[in-house]
Amino acid sequence: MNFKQTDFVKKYAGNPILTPADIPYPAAQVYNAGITKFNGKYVMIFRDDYGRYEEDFRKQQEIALRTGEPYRWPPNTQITLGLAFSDDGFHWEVQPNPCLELKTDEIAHIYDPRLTVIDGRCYLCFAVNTNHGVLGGIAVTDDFENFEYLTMTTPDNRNMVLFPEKIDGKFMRLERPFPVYSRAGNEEFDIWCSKSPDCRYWGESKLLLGAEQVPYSNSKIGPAAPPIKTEKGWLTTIHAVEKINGELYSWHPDWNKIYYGGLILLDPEDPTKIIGMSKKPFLVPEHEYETKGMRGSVIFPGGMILEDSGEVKIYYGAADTVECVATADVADLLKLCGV
Ligand code: BMA
Repeated sequence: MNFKQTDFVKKYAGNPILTPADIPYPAAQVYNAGITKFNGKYVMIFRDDYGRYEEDFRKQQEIALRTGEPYRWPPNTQITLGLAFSDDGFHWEVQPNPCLELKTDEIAHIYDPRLTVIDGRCYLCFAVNTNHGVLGGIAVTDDFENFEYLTMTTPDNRNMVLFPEKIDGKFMRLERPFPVYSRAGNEEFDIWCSKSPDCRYWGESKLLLGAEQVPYSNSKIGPAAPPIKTEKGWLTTIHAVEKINGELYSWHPDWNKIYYGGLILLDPEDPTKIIGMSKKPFLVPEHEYETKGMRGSVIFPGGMILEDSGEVKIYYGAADTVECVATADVADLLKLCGV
């Protein structure tokens, strides 16, 4: 499929807003950030992959070509979570040290943070790579120095996001389990939702959106940035994957997935119900900073902020390498969802 970028969504002329060159500690890729407003400041927690650089991928390619050995991914990737603050949401001050890293004999790293402020506390959802599968986790902080871990799922689950308000007195999250077995090994995964009385114990799980319902995906979908409240309902982004025949630019061979940003609108009273959906993506990879990088043609939204003016800032990781922002009028985004 050949989707065009929707023109009322403006990609910031100063993109990318964060690159490895901005980081005062080792960084090869900085992307898939969670962003929110907390105590009057914009706050970003970003994923920083380090210890493995483009040259290492090229070296492995060269060895595979020369020796006929299978291509091997370069080892030594580490991931830490960095912290940055901003007064305007566009210009960021990266803090001198990473703010969170979780590593045990069982856990390799946590990554892809998403931030939601609920009742004055900042909650962080993240993915967890372990020796026995990928989990979704949630922690809470008041100062971005001390984090209390609240919960982790069973495998395989990730891309969790929290609603900024309790729904009928309960925390609510969107999530994306990936049941390979029941999908006969196909990468077709859906968005689910669950509720919790305390953000630790989760249940009432329910399918929200099947991947097959998204016209611009032939593969998996997942929650992207945490939902925002609008006059028409809960507006939230999804990422949607289209697999193409052919190869896209990346640092490694065999990359064929385009990641788009999409939109869904959920019922204001009962957000387990979808009341609108964009029939086409609202964020399409087009610029070099989106099409070229560790994995080209990837747009991965992780933060969405509704300003009092009606402007929405949408933050997204681009090409698994840098962090970007786009803006749009909330009314146009709602119109795209068909309401
Ligand atoms: C997903 C996650 C994301 C990443 C995306 C594209 O499966 O690993 O962190 O941005 O793939 O590579």
